[in-house]
Amino acid sequence: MIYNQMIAAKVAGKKQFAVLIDPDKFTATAAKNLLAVAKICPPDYFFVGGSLIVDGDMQEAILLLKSQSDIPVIIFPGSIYQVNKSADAILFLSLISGRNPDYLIGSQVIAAPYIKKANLEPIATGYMLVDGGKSTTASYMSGAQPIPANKPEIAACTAMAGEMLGMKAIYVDAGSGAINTVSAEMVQAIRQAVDIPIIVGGGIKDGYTAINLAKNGADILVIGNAIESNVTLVEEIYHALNLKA
Ligand code: 1GP
Repeated sequence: MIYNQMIAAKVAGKKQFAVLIDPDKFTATAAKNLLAVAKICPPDYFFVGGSLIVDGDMQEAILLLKSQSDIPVIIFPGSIYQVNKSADAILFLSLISGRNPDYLIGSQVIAAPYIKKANLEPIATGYMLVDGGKSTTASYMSGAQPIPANKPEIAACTAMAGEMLGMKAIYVDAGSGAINTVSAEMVQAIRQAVDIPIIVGGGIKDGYTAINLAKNGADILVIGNAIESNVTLVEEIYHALNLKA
């Protein structure tokens, strides 16, 4: 079970990181370069998905990753169409920072039987969008207003409610390509509020930022955009988290 790996790492005090793959941008060259680096400095997970996939192919991306590495592939779904049986697990997201019933429970009801049939491990995750300095596809598509960046108490109470509702993880996201990451102060506030693993993403561009968020309570760091433009960042993040965290 993938979730057990997350918990085991958390208990051992080992910080983890995931490379987020947007199927729209996962060209053969991008895949080749990423998999080559991942052999030497393996990320803990590959997350695959996107708020809006235009011409990418989820299935192709997942199968390629599975055929060339043992790193678990977890779906980070932007919609019900991204449920795919070839992955190892799915972040079963509920957008708890928003008030749109479709993203809180509607899509989950539609997706549940497919996930069950596919035998995919669902990881119940409270998903929180935080203002990262620019509007994001996730926020636009979901109609969810992000949590203001300077309101750690809102984030903490939202995460707390998610944990009380039985969620297994919290994903705090400043959004793909965010100008500002979620602040260390907000991560700290969430850390004090919940015991479940905290996943943090959006706008992380270097090892220093990753380690700083980890030191403030993040358990899993997610990096997408910055790795698309510079694949060697995988090495930097790997060493930052493995040596200093
Ligand atoms: C977005 O958290 C992810 O949902 C990753 O963001 O692409 O900015 O790294 P980046």
